[in-house]
Amino acid sequence: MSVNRDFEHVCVIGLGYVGLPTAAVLASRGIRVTGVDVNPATVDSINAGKPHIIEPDLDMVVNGAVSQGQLTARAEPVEADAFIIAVPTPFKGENHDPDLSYLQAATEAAAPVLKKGDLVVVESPVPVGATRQVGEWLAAIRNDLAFPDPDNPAAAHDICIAHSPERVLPGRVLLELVRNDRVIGGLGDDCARCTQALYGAVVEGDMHLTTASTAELVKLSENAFRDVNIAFANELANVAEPLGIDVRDVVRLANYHPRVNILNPGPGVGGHCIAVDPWFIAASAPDRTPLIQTARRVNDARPAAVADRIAAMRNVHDGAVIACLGLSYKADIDDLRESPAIHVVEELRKRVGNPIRVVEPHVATLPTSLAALDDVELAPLADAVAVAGAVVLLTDHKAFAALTLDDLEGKDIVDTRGAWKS
Ligand code: SAJ
Repeated sequence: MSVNRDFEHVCVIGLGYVGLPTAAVLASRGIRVTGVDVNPATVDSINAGKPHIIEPDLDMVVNGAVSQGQLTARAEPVEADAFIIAVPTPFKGENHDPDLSYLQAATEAAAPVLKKGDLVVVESPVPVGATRQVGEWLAAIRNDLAFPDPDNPAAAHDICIAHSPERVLPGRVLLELVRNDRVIGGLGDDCARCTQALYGAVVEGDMHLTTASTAELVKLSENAFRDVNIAFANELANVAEPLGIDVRDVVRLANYHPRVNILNPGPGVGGHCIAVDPWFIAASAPDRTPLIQTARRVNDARPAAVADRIAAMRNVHDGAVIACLGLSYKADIDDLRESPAIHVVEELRKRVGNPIRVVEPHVATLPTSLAALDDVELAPLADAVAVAGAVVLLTDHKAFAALTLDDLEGKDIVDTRGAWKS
């Protein structure tokens, strides 16, 4: 298949935290982009030039691309030169098994409009072998087209398929989409080069070509590496706190060692990436991943350890109102997925009956699991702190920086982020 080709029209399937910025940046570089999402509200807000997610500068880029007619959103895929699939790949059940149902639905939605010469790229993080699976799903629907065979990469095929996982950090997505190096794994030899030609319109970082299965494991390894290191920091916190030692002093001083770089302890690990992807490695090798699985459990157990600490505080013991600041999984974003802050409040309610006032500037209503709890209410910062006998910082949003230690005079303080450290 010819790899030196222009991609005049690209379909991006899944307009979430990765898909929408990817669609907007491609459109801003002159490629006509059709964004596809199953949520009609998302489609409508994007066609109105208003992104439905909070990310720096995204509103400007989306608005610009839509008003120039370079970006339109719709509910189904249409014919295009390339299809980028950026749908959620969560886990399911107690065993954290990969849930590929969104990926399969997106693949099957694209199948009818595929034509010879097209490219299909899986951006979503996936377990090893899922990109091959996408090829099999497509071949089952379109037996009139030849698909790449990873066991015989040189075999002729009409469609290119590759995995090119995003690596962007929420809060810096538009910048990192362009600047980060990119790993591209093809099912067939030319599939990676074909994908490199597409991303060449956007990516200024280096592009590293490999096989699809290698690229799949690279992505998962990046996030598992971070998860294991955060687990080490959280385990240090679990050791230091009962000993009355400030774990942040331990981390700061240890990091002066030339070969030590301990990450920040916190209330746990959230988001749809680091709290999920390690399980995909474990799913491929359940008996060979004790460290990766243990790190997951250490980080998943952190909210309960934080709740124990809060419940043991004097004012809390006396029935004081508890103000919990932040629900997003990290600072200055509106993403609550797998957020440890939510789990801390849930664990707290299991331990104490005190009134809990939650402050989260990025949401208008409490997530369902908290709304169902007794005497847990969303409140403005000043009101919550004024009535509270205990103040717990769970997410270090800039909006909370206005609080001074004077405001917190006489209150129990639990700062899980080290933002108030003097
Ligand atoms: N966290 C800590 N201590 C730290 C760093 C993070 O407790 O020192 C917590 C955060 O508060 C948050 C969670 O870990 O709850 C994850 O936050 P993050 O900022 O580390 O990462 P994400 O999930 O927002 O983005 C990650 C990034 N992966 C890596 O840095 C290896 C990003 O580059 C990926 O593209 C993204 O996952 C993804 O989509 O996979």
